Amino acid sequence: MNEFNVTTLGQFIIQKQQEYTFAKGEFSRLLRDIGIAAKVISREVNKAGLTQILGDHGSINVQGEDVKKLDIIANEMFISTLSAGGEVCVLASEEEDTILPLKGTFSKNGKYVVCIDPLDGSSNIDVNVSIGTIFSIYRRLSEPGTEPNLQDVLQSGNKLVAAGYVIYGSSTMLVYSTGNGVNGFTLDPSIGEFCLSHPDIKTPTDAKIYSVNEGNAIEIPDGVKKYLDWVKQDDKATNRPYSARYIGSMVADFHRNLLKGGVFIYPATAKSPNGKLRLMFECIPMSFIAEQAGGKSTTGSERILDIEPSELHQRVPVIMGSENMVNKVVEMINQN
Ligand code: AHM
Ligand code: MG
Repeated sequence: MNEFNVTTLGQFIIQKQQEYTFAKGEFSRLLRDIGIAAKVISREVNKAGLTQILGDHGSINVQGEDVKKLDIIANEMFISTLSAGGEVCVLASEEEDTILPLKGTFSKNGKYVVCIDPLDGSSNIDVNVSIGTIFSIYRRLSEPGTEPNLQDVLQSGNKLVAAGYVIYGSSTMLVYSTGNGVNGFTLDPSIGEFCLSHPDIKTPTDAKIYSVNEGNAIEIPDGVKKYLDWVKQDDKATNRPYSARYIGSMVADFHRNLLKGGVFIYPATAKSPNGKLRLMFECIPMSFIAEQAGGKSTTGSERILDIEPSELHQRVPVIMGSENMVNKVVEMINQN
């Protein structure tokens, strides 16, 4: 604790590093770099409403520069920060078709692989609704010094070293886990630091919020349809009817459910037969956080973290959140 009685993200990372005698600090530096990228993106997100004044994306701003879309800015921010850091050999981004071996001076020797969704829920930017960044970190499989490859990236969630997200909401928060519980940090804009605000987050085992795009109800699997009927029935003993909450920004829906308890569902639909959300960039990292907080995450038939990825942009159905609620959805899917 310092004189303000807060623990900053930087202090927390160093404290944790000291618990591992052999840690050389590279991983700590990588986490710190992600925190720096998050702060810059947070600043840009907070200026988003000013595009009318500063120039819309695609236009030229008053300084004569091209104005870029925020998701592109966020993507570039990660590429440049992680290239400069040198701990990461290859980055995979939801914004990029293929993997990006990083070109920083030390990147080829970097021990880590990072996957990011730089700005998830970006359709919500223009209407001032919360959006987020999602990240996950793996150890590289190829030899340091060689060219990293797709197999370095296509690792199952069981191999994660860390994962987390940043939510740009009424405040900016960074939530992450290294496999030893979940901690949340709120950005204090007055000192420009993420401060530990939510230590050791545990999600409720049972709750009454369900988050799903019910507009798709006609085209989702029968078991999920049945669940959506079940949640609306009146039954005091099981706290029903439940409450529907769906922002359409996965990070924000997930974050609320993590703290209050709930279940988030993005099932297979007629339009997206494998679900909409991406395994590497969205489902694995969020499932890791859910489990680390005591929750659960599955496709309905398989634990998300057990899936061996086959494609960079693979999509999967996902049911995640409070354990008993996830179990109930799965039970109804299995009845069909
Ligand atoms: P994106 O990566 O293109 O932003 O899409 C992902 C988003 C999630 O944040 C959200 O849960 C989902 O899409 C909402 O989809 P829908 O509008 O089909 O309900
Ligand atoms: Mg996304």
